Amino acid sequence: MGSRLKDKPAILKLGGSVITRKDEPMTPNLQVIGRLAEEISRAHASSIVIVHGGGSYGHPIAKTYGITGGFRDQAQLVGFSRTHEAMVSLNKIVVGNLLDQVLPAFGMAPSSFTVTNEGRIQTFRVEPLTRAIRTGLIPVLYGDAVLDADQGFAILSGDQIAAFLAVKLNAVRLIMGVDVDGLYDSDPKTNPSAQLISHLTLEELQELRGKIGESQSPDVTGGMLGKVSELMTPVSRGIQAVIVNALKPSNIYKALKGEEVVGTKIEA
Ligand code: IP8
Repeated sequence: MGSRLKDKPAILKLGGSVITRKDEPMTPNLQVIGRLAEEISRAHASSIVIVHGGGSYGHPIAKTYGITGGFRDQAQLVGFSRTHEAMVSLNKIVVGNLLDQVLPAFGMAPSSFTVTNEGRIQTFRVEPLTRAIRTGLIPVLYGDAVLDADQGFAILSGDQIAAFLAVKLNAVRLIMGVDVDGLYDSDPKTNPSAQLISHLTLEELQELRGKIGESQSPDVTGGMLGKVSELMTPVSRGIQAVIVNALKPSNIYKALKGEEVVGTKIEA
């Protein structure tokens, strides 16, 4: 079974800092999740895969047990499983909200069909996913604690999954829903005159990558820097990527419709 689909799917990544309250452990942002589910329903996308991040569910636990660095001792195993279970709980909330909109959302655990090598996807058994899409379901995946061929286990970010699937499924576009308006020419948190970049080429993206700092929150997968790095491959393969603020109403709706939206559009 090939990975070609009749309708090119849109890949929608919902950031953990959008769907959870990042500073409060295991706290979902229910108001935002509900609104996003309604926007996704209203957009009537013919084919869509949703991937969400960890926010205050996966990241703090993964950090406490040092899951990203791989297996060192037995005591981490409970932490590995707890990280996964936290993500399963968050996934249930996201899927539940989509089901409330009568969308055929289907939660799928990446750790069940993916193995990484030093944190990078090595095996990704795509058939259950493509069959789900062909059947009319909306797969809802997430950044997960996964088994790793080299280091025992690792954290696989939702960004890496979304970028991988954008290429593998030849997506119509890759939408990254985040908690800021897009990419800026300098850090908007420290520089009040920072300008939003509305359009970027691949070369410009590469240049910008060198300037972006690591995230300050307990984000074990690299925050905005990790995101920008993951976008390089899909953009170089001709897939359009859009970074938009998913905390602002209607942005995800517009991005799914392919309409103009405030944010950063990146194209080769
Ligand atoms: O928030 C990582 O996914 P991300 C999720 O997309 C975990 O980086 C398990 C920490």
